[in-house]
Order: sequence, then C-alpha cells, then structure tokens
Amino acid sequence: MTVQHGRVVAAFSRRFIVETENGDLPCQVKGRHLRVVCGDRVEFRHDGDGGVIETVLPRTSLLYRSDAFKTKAIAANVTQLAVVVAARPSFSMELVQRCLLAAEDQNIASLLILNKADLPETPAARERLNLLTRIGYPLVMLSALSDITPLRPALHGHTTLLIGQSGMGKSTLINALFPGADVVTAEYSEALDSGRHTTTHTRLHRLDADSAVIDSPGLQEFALQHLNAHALAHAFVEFRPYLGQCRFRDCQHEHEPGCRLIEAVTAGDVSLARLQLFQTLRRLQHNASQRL
Ligand SMILES: Nc1nc2c(ncn2[C@@H]2O[C@H](COP(=O)(O)OP(=O)(O)OP(=O)(O)O)[C@@H](O)[C@H]2O)c(=O)[nH]1
Ligand SMILES: [Mg+2]
Ligand SMILES: [Zn+2]
Repeated sequence: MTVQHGRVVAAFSRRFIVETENGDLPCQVKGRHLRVVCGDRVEFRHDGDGGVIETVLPRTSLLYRSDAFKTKAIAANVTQLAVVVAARPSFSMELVQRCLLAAEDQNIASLLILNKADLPETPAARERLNLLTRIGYPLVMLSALSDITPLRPALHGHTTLLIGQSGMGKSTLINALFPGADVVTAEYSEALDSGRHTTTHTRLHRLDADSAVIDSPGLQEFALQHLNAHALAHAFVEFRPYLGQCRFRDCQHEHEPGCRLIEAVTAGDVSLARLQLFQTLRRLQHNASQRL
C-alpha cells in the first residue's frame, strides 16, 4: 500500500480520524513516540478497515498550554485563534488575554467573538473588551442562534480554532456553520457543577478547500509557563515598540528608572491593566522556573 496524505480532524488518546481524499478514516499511530494532534497533516497507509499514521508533516504552528508540570497540545497548523465570549455566563478577561498571548507567541492571528448578542447584558460585556479592541484585536458581535453571517468573512482561508470558557457557544457556532455537524450543546449551569463542559474533544470541521474551523472543549485555565520573560513581553503586542528601549538592558518593567514601558503607561499609551497582567504572569513564570 502506498503512502497517502491526510489531515487529522479528531484526536482521541491513541485513536485518530484522518480526513482523506475518500472521506474520513479511523487511524492508529505507528510506534509509541509519534505525537499527533488535531489539525496535523500526516502521511498514512491503509491497514485493514483503517489506517496507520506514519509521519507528521512539519507544523506551521502548534498551540499548547502548560503549567509547571506538563504541556498539552491543543491543535496544530491553526492560522487563526477565535476567542469566544458571551455576557452570560460571565467570562474572565484574564483567560481571554492568556489565550491571545499564547497565539501571539506562535504568530497566530487572533479575533474576538462576542456571542449571544441577543442578551441584554451584551453592551457591558462589549465595554470590557475595549481593553483589547483598543490595541487592535478585531471583534465580531453576533448571535449564534440567529445569524452567523458576520463571522463568515473572517473564516475565509484560515484554519480557525474556537477557544473559550464553557458555555460561551463554541459548539453552537459550529452547528450554525455546519448544519450536518449536530454537535451536542448544553445550557451551562454553574449551580450543577462549575467544572462541567459539554464538548470533550477537539474536532476540525472543513468549511471549504482552504478553510476549516476547530471546536475545542471549554477552558477553565490557560497557563503560560512555556513562555519565558522575553517571549511573554513580546506577546503583549502593544509593548513591542518599547521593548529593548529601557535604560537597563535587563529591565523587568517593575520600578526601574528609565523604563520605557512604565513611561508609556504614564503617558496613557499603554494601559496599566495590561502592564499589571504582564507583571503577574512574569512572576508566576519566574516562581515556576525556580521550583523546577
Ligand atoms: N441566548 C443565546 N444563547 C446561546 C447563543 N449561542 C449559544 N447559546 C446557548 O449557550 C449554551 C452553551 O452553548 P454551547 O455551544 O454548548 O457552549 P460551548 O462553548 O460549546 O461549551 P463547552 O463545550 O462546554 O465548552 C447553550 O444552551 C446554547 O443554546 C446565542 O447566540 N444566544
Ligand atoms: Mg462545546
Ligand atoms: Zn522597562
């Protein structure tokens, strides 16, 4: 059997579904060391009713989150991250920003989706996002239950990963985009169990030859231990013009004299909330690296 090319559309622990020229094929992986992630482009061979993945082709990006103990790959070859939020249940601005920082580190474009625009609390949620729209992140406001046309142009030509807390409506968006997908969605009930999420696997859905959208399980945390202080600072896009300009080469942007970032905050060109988030994350990162 000859080697064929395909794309991994779903990854379970050791089983995968690969999109091939002739439809979806259940696959296993050859050997124990090959790490395969949803979105990977692979070489596989047919084997009985299924296939065996033999090679993972070079990735253009690998999005992962980590803590001090482990890293967990979410998806490969993503070209755009869409962070989905809604007015209800309430969302964490810090979590949204952590997702954006991870994307910046991988040079992945990002966009914000404010879903459930039908909810009366939406203007207040929109206001909270000003911190990010002000520095250039595009925002699409829509209601997945009624009309997703505002999102379509943003998806064209991209592999877009939908990410966000549970209950924001990621799977509802998938169902609106892919009428045949029939993904399970559910009312989010904090009273029932705050740790619950409806989607349990990452899944790639093909929109057209050049575009795909990936659904992922709701996030409760998104650690960034894999970013060192330098990478972290560069992931704050609006910091970039000031980096390397401080008086001290090893400036931590805390209270050093001649810190260009602190000056930018004083001048109102960088928001204090963003510098504070940087400082919080840098300290977390520093403490974790001391422990290892
Ligand atoms: N009012 C309103 N409700 C919505 C909208 N979109 C989704 N919902 C509801 O929000 C709830 C959660 O939707 P899901 O699509 O399951 O959320 P999810 O982000 O996929 O959640 P996880 O899979 O747990 O991460 C469901 O009850 C949806 O019907 C919307 O535009 N307006
Ligand atoms: Mg879901
Ligand atoms: Zn500085």
